[in-house]
Amino acid sequence: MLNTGPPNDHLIVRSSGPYNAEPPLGRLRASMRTAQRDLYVRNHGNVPHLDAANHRLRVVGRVSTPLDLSMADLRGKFSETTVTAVMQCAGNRRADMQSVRPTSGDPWAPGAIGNAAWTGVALAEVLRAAGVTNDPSLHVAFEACDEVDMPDEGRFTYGASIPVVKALSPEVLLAYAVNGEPLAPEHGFPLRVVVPGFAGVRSPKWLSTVTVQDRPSDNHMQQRDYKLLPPDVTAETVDWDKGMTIYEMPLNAAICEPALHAKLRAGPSIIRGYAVATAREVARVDVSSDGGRTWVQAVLDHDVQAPWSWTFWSAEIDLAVGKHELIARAWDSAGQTQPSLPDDTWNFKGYLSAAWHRVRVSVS
Ligand SMILES: Nc1nc2c(c(=O)[nH]1)N[C@H]1C(S)=C(S)[C@@H](COP(=O)(O)O)O[C@H]1N2
Ligand SMILES: [Mo]
Repeated sequence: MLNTGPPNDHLIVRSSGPYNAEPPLGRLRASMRTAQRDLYVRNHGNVPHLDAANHRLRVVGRVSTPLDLSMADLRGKFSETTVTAVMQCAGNRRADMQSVRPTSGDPWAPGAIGNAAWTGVALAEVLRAAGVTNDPSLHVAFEACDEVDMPDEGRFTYGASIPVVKALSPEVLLAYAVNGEPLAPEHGFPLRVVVPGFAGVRSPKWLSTVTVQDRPSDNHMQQRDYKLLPPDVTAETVDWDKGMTIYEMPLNAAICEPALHAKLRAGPSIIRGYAVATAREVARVDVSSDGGRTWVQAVLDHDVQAPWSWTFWSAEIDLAVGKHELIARAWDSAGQTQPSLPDDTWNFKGYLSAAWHRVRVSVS
């Protein structure tokens, strides 16, 4: 299998075959919109190098008029839309869970996330042009062009699905550009799905086919991966049909600065990070420098024009000489917050790691 990763050598490589990498957190926090070259890369197989001039998108299944579109058709026949949205892996922050007990998967720090302005056409408009059957129980399945090779599964083409109700929501895009640039090969050139608020796995890159169907995708990615399982289930005992399919991502927050094990000077220090909530808004972020005994409220920086964006936050904390555990936790507009420890939600796949983020620093 071809596993040529991009030359984004400022990214921290978590696996080289397939190529998976995330940006350093200080760099991630430097800009509300993540530059394409700073966006984490999560591949399951090869990076196809496709020719936009010959690329086709097929829309088939429970539609009255199947479509077979070129990239020029997509750009010419549908209205161009831009949505600023978070892309986040279901395994973001998995390293915290792995410090409790081993899990499968790459040891992501909190950098398997980014926030970018995606441009393309609304999937809803394309589905309507195809005459999608009006039935809210349907699913929209995506097929890509990359080949995944898994020990227990053999070779298959990447695919995933989302419920039709989400597929018809205006924020879901078939995107060909990010931050005004064409997608890079590793981010899905020439066409990818962007499902704001959902785990990245539901946003296939290198999209070739959209199928409206009466059940979720049969693909391995949908059926035997990316499901949330109870803490007592292991790789040996797993019954995938009993797992919860991961669609919407939970409330989460991370400290981006200072970095883990940073050496700081005594006195006021600025703590900075991001918070994300999908169904609701981030309403508050608390920061502690004493392991959670006392807290201060961070100042929030919302992008009011962009409801699918993340929220940046910062807090000034006075640090005395010694060792400190900095903690951040977010609250949403329903008054829900994050679990305090990764132990609370540990699962053998290491998904949805969203405990209070803890960063140890020393102050002199
Ligand atoms: N075709 C295809 N699409 C894919 C994947 C993949 O391996 N192949 N990985 C998915 C996962 S798990 C994530 S988190 C996002 C990551 O998107 P990015 O690499 O552009 O950041 O892409 C998703 N789409
Ligand atoms: Mo992912």
